Amino acid sequence: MIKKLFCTFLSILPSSLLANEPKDWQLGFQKSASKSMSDIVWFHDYMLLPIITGITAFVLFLLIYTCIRYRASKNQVASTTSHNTFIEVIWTLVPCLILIVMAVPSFKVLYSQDTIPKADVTIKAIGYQWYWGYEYPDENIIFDSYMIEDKDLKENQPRLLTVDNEVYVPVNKVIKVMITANDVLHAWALPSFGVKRDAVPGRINETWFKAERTGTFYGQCSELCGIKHAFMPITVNVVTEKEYNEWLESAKVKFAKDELKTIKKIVKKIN
Ligand SMILES: [Cu+2]
Repeated sequence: MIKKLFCTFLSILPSSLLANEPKDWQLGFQKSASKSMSDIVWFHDYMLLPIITGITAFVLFLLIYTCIRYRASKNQVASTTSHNTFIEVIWTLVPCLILIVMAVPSFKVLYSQDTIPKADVTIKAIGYQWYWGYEYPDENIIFDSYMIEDKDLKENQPRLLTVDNEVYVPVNKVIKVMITANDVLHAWALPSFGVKRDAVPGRINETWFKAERTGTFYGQCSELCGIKHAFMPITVNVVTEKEYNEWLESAKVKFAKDELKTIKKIVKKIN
């Protein structure tokens, strides 16, 4: 039985690690698609996890050692020691050192996420109860992105993650995302890009990512925002420059801003 479970676990593991979306029984992060996420994964796998494992093993060892060594039958006269300067210095200093060792790479990752390089494409994501709205301010594109209901899903479309209008971005370009909300707090999160920012009404938060490979990437609203919080997914298609330009052409027609339409109407009237 245990062997069977272990085999199932192993067979699930590689597929979940390669996915751009969450998988059943997933362990660990989704496969990274940006430098930012690769840094986060490195920090977790090679820094946090070893430290956590070390501390847990050490504390467990101390507990077991104390239970055996100082059990009532072997240690009938209890020690009255209450202070030991050397030990107190050690157990203050060692945790401080561990925190400093952890803080350095952590701040480095945070800083790189916060410093937005010159953007090639800017997107505005607006959280609504309960869907996302997107704007491409430089392209005069505006559209809403609703989740596809279970009954309307096509083959290979993941449940609760597929939307009607996806975001398109070019690969290997700096994408700046401006995030805000219209009603309550939401959060725009895309695990493969290492992006998660709160969408706050009346305030614009900024973040960025540079997708390193093409594909469809899925994320979800990550701030409890009401009854349909689980039903406002985020779908980003990372495509080649050429495909992106083709999409832009069609999107400019399909999702042209209403203001633009009115301006055109006025211009027509004047002419
Ligand atoms: Cu939300």
